[in-house]
Formats: sequence, structure tokens, C-alpha cells
Amino acid sequence: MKILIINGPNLNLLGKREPEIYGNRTFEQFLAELQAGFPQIEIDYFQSNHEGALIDRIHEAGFSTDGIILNAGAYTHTSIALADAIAAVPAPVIEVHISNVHQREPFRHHSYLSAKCVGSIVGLGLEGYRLAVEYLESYK
Ligand code: CA2
Repeated sequence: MKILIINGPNLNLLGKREPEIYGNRTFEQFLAELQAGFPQIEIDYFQSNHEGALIDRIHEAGFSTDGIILNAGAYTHTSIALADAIAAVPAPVIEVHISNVHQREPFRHHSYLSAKCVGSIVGLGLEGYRLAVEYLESYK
């Protein structure tokens, strides 16, 4: 089984800035632990700060992997193009947000992506990605 995790803009700064909101681990550190915890699953990772690059990767992986875990960062709240990309591919997409967006500014309360995703996990920190892998492992 193959799963792709996609992180959007500014998530390359995880563990380096704003630890009170996003924690103090880099995604690379977390990813190594996640991969070790699921040796039976190939877990790939892609991060980009560019909307078009995220869309291209969804198009590619959406036809060749068993699932996508997507934290689109702030594009979540702005991008109809990303929503269209999710809707255009057969792979199930799980939306993840590290912070509880509903406890933050009102502009973070709406996601253009949620309606196109199988489900959303918000506010559980990096644990949300692990829960999404577990869910996809049993997804039919
Ligand atoms: O909570 C999440 O995962 C978000 O997707 C993170 C986005 C934010 O725009 C969304 O509303 C919610 C921001 C990512 C910024 O990541 C940083 C990480 C460390 C330091 C600075 C920014």
C-alpha cells in the first residue's frame, strides 16, 4: 500500500517557528517515526509553497497511490483550484490541520477542500497525520 502526505505553504517551517501553535518537531523527524510505525505501508512525502505544484502532485498521486493526506496550509481557505484537483482524482484524500482552525481567526474556519475530502482531522497536532494513515490503511 502506498500513501502520499502533501504539505502546503510554510509547513517547511515546522519545528523552527511558532512552536506554541505548531509544536517543536520538524516534519522530517515526525515522518521518520511515522514510517517506522507503519513498515508495511510506503509513506511518501511532498511539500511545496506553490499552489500549482501541489495541484500537479495531487494529479500524479491521485491515480497511482491508495490515499493522500493533505495539509494545504492557508490554501485550504482560498483555493477552489485545489478543491477541483481533489475532486478530479480517484484516490481518497484526508484533510489534516495541525492546529484547531476553529479556535483561530474566522478566516480559518472555512475550508474549500473539506467537501471534496473523505474527512478532516483538525487540532490534534501531528497525531492527525498518524490517525489519517490508520484510517486509510483500512479504507475500502
Ligand atoms: O493548522 C494547520 O495545519 C494549518 O493548515 C497551518 C497553516 C494555516 O494557514 C492553516 O490555517 C492551518 C499555516 C502553516 C504555517 O506553518 C508554520 C509552521 C511553523 C512556523 C510557522 C508557520
